[in-house]
Amino acid sequence: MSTLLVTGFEPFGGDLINPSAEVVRWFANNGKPSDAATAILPVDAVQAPRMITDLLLNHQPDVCLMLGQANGYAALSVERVAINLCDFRIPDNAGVWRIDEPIVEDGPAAYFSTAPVRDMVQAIRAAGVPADLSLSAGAYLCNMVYYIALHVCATHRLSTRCVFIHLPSLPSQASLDSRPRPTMALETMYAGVRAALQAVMPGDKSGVRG
Ligand code: PCA
Repeated sequence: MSTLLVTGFEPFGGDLINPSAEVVRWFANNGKPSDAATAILPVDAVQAPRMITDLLLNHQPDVCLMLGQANGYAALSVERVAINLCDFRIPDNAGVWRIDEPIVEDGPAAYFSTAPVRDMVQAIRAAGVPADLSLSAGAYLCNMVYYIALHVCATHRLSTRCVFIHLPSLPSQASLDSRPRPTMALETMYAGVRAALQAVMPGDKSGVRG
């Protein structure tokens, strides 16, 4: 059984890379403890919920940290809430466009994170990385996967601490913009994610190395 599951997303919305996938790859190649699992999720409203469900039920991790990209953000944003709503601004990578639809018919309106989100924000800041506590993960794929993860844990009585962190764009993504968006270097994001993991797995049981 894994103690830790870390996920990111493939690129979407015209971008060629997704910082969340880059952080997950870095984590997998450098600091990952042997009993941790990683996955890159598709930006696909049918496949991504299936994948996160299978990952959670198969690994039953102590902690599930999900990462995604948020264009325009200047800080790591630790998401406090997942809402039962799909309201896509753009279609997913398979062309599916969901507007004003629940994620889970008759599911609760929202779930709170089951991780110590405020401690995580403080830990990220203490590592010298900008961080915010955020009240909305939006209504696209990140919120959807976050909601499904919390719903699976609630309905299967898993004690997994689930949390979602949105990451800014990478400088290489903004270099193509006519009006550049805020960015953060991959090393800085990774330092923040590492600090967040250490906060959610106290006593450094995360085994996450620098
Ligand atoms: N960000 C999108 C989906 C995938 C990602 O990395 C979001 O914020 O919903």
